[in-house]
This record gives sequence, structure tokens and C-alpha cells, in this order.
Amino acid sequence: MDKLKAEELYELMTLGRQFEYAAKEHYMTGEISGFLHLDIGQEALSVAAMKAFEHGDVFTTYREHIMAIAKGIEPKAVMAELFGKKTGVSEGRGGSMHLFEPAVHFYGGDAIVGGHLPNAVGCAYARKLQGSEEGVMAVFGDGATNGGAFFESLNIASAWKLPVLFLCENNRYAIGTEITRVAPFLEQAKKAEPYMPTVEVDGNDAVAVYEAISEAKSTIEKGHGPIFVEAFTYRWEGHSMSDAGTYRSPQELQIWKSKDPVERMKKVLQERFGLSDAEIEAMDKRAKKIVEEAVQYASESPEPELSELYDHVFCGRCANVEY
Ligand SMILES: Cc1ncc(C[n+]2csc(CCOP(=O)(O)OP(=O)(O)O)c2C)c(N)n1
Ligand SMILES: [Mg+2]
Repeated sequence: MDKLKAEELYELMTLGRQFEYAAKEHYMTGEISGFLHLDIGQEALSVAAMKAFEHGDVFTTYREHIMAIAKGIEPKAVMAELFGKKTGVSEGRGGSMHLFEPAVHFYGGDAIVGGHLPNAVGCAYARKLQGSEEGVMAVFGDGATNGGAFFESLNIASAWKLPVLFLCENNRYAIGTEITRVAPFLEQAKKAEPYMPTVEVDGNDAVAVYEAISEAKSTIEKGHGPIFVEAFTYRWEGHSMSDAGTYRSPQELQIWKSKDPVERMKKVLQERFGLSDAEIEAMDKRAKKIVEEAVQYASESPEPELSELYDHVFCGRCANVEY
């Protein structure tokens, strides 16, 4: 990895972390409502995976604010979406879990655990029919690997040799359920072994994630079929804002906080590329300003019009129904 790429990853990681803390703060004040799942502690994985898959279609889970920003959606459009405003990337209709921007090939944000995996496979099939070898990435949690849609997706992607990169973000918990209570092993890649090659990577190491995803992307684009990458990480906050996380010990949380991915990337900049504390501080400050501007933009933006309530819904404004 060169210095420019390392700096880009760090800038996005510090931006992502500050964005998430700002989202938390504005949830507490009531400006953001509904569900809010924070990605603090998992920034390396979210940023590096998106940058490695910059050119390609991506389908993700609901814990996707940082991924959306890293894939190229403006932070202010993401924040405005969390605030439910008209200027949000989904026009205030989707909220935190449904960030969607076809212009940067970011297709959600999906609230249904594992529900986006068949969509990713379908997208890869469509690309193949169009004569494109470009890969598609599906990002999902450890919990999603226990569902039927997961196995159906692995099966057909493998049978039809589709260029899908299945990226499992193993943070050990599905809400309050530790993964080994509901799966026979910690490594969910074992479930994919009958179908495709698998790779395991330290999800808190941005450089390692970037390299693993870049390599997996070029492999699937050679036409030999899908790959499963499993990245191990940990979320520092509860599952969502309504979860105090009491099912895990303070000691466990502390161990993972000591593996802070943002601090780790900072060390790479300092030790491998010789950046000074002042240069890093300047990056943190730039990120802070972007987040402050995003919050101001979101807060000052208008609500969607009530008259638009039925726009974009499946049935449209049905002629025979009185609203
Ligand atoms: C099909 C389905 N079942 C259950 C839920 C409720 N639910 C929301 S998040 C979640 C846990 C998912 O955990 P994981 O896949 O590990 O993702 P993480 O939250 O750890 O990122 C569950 C069970 C849902 N949204 N969709
Ligand atoms: Mg999980």
C-alpha cells in the first residue's frame, strides 16, 4: 500500500468514527429517531472494504453509515438521511438502515438480515448477462450466516460461477447472541467451504482488509466464481441505540478497545510513512469540520413534503383510493 492510499483510509476512518459519535449525540437529543446501528470499532473493515471495491456494486447491512461514505456518498447526505430530511440520500424516506445511491453503485442498507444476499447474487447474474465481469460484493454479519437466504445465495453463486465476493463481518454477536451459542464454530467461513474458496482476515487491520478484498475482487473477476472473505472485528456500542450491551463483560469490551482500528491505522501512518503528530491532527480536524458541516446541513434541511408521502411507494397514488 502506498502513502496516499494509507492516508485516504485513515481520513475516512477518523471521519467515520466522528460521524458515528455525532449520530449518537443527535439521536440522544431526539433529532434522529427510529433505529440507529453504530459502526464504532469496525471502521477499518467498513472503510477498507469499500475502497478496495471502489469500482463495483455493493450490497450491505443496516450498519452502513461509514460504508456509504467510504463508497462515495456525501457525509451531509448521509446525515440528512438519518435526520429524515428531504436532502438525505434517500430523500428522508429510508433513514439509517436504507442508504442507497445507484450513482456510486451502493445498493443499501437493508433491514432484513441476509435479505440482500440474493439481491447481490441477482445483480451479479444480471452483470454476467450484460457481458460484464465486474464483481459484486455483499457485506453481512455473522448472524446472517445462520439464515436460509445465506445458503441459497452461496449455492447459486457457486453453481453459476458468479463474480460475488461474500464479505462476512464477524463481530461475534447478533444483537445479544454470541455466535457460538447458535453456530457450531466461531469461524463462519467454514459454512462456505463446500461452495467456494475462503479467506480469513483481521478486520481491525485496514491494510490487511484492503489487500484481502483487492485480491479477492480481482480473482472473482477472472470468471472462476465467488469467494468468501471473513473479517473478525467487534462493535464497541450496543447493537442499536436501544441496546445497553449488558450481555458482554466490561473486560471483553476493554480487550477489543485495546485493538482500536483507528489508532492502529494512525500507527501505520506514523511508523511506515513517517507522518508527524501535527499532520495526523490536521486530518482529524478536517474530519471534525466535515462532520460539523454535515450536522448543520441536516439540521437546517427541510422535512419531506406531506404531499410526497405516497411517491415512490409500490402502488403509487392509487386512482381508486382516497387518501
Ligand atoms: C430476517 C430477519 N430476522 C431477524 C431480524 C432482527 N435482527 C435485526 S439485526 C439482527 C442481528 C444480526 O446480526 P449480525 O448479522 O451478526 O449483524 P450485526 O448487527 O452484528 O452487524 C437480528 C436478528 C431481522 N432484521 N431480519
Ligand atoms: Mg454480528
